[in-house]
Amino acid sequence: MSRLIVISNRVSRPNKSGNQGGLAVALAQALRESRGTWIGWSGEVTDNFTGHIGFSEDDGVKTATIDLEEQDVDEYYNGYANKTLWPLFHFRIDLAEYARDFEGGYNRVNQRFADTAAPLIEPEDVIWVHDYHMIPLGQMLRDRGHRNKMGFFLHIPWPPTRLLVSLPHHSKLVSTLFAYDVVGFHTEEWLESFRHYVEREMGGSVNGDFVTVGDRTIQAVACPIGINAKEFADAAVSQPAQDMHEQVRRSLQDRAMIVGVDRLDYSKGLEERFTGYARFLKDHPDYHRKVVLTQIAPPSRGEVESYQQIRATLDALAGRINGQYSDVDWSPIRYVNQGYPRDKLAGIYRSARIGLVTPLRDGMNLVAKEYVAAQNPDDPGVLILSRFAGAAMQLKDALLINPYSPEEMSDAILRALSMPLEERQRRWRAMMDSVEQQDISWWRQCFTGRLMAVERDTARVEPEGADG
Ligand code: GDG
Repeated sequence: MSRLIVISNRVSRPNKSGNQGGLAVALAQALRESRGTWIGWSGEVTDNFTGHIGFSEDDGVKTATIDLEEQDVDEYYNGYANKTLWPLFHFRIDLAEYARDFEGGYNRVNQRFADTAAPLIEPEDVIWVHDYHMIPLGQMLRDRGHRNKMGFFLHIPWPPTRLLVSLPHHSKLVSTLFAYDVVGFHTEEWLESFRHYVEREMGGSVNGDFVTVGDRTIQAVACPIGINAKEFADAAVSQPAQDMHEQVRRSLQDRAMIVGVDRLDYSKGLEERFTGYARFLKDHPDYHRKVVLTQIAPPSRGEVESYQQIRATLDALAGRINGQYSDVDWSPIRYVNQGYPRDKLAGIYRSARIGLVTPLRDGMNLVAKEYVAAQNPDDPGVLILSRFAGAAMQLKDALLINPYSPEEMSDAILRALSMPLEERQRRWRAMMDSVEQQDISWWRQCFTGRLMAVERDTARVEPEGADG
């Protein structure tokens, strides 16, 4: 088996707390099996970049990390990645900021990652680069002479062409994807948008999975990410989960709980969720005192202004709704800005009659799948899911809604609260089958299977980089 080199912005070192996400566990397993290395940013800031690589090995997983300078973090991470690409790729050009410094910092840091990775790569290694922080990295490694099999996976949506062209130098950025052999997306929809861009903006052509620009052909595929379904279902009946379930149940006093779990991010549709829930309270006074929305939202990217704004908006909105509807012994929203260990989180999911997952745009959304996996098969809850989440392509037995419509959200909540047990079980079984079949190992295999099978290209040609 070829050695796998994973390169991503952050590296997750295995730990004993059991708090790692499914992606980290799946990649760690692949790295362990192939005796590979995971390369990325340590999360630490240094006064002057030295290129010093910190090597570690935890539980059989080797990691190699570098520290970045403050300016790198500002321009590359907070800047181009999270102020430019993240909003644009989530269809929010109103929030996207374009600054030459961001783009310069992004390229500089990617060069730093390429310099770090280059000496660690052996000719037979297979390289797997992750996400929007690292789009040009493959090209930079090719420029350093690496002819390895190289794949890239995008964890977020690919935007429609008419939005992407608002990015200065867009085709220069996209052309770097042609340095990889396989490029992966979560859904057919994101893949379609990518192909559309290539045909319209780059004069490329598509033939099945093969996409050609000039004399360079790559494979572009859809591989929807999954979760470790079995592990999550087990976590939901673990002792910490049961304790949490009991704690929640006691506090609810027979009320039905609706749960939302999201990083505090404008793409997750939290404001629209609160508004839809408020609409439900307005439409159905008979449900007052009978339901509680528990929204868990650990803050993220707090250095970016749009994240500070969404936090302030949600604080105010939750306060307003609670102020309007609360009684001395009931508040309709429990808005929690802290995170929980995964097993406790699984217990919270299991306690909830409804999982309310309403992103405005989401590459996949793993919370929807975790909610399904954590349910009690005898008495499962109902998933209400935004049709704009990648997960909606697979979880068709959720109640699919348009998150921009408070009325639809209100109707779906009512329907879920009154859904007969038999229908809940039928919908849950169908969703659980999907979550179990297309789990995290299936996803890894879906992508690396393609990548490993690629014929090594001996006549590699530079992709053309017309400026957009
Ligand atoms: C990106 C894409 C794509 C959240 N709160 C707590 C906690 N979480 C965990 C959840 C879940 C993860 O964070 C969030 O995953 P999502 O998929 O929902 O969203 P992003 O973070 O935006 O991820 C997304 C994903 O990449 C994978 O490709 O699906 O579309 O945007 O696992 O459980 N975990 C714990 N405590 C919390 O309070 N332990």
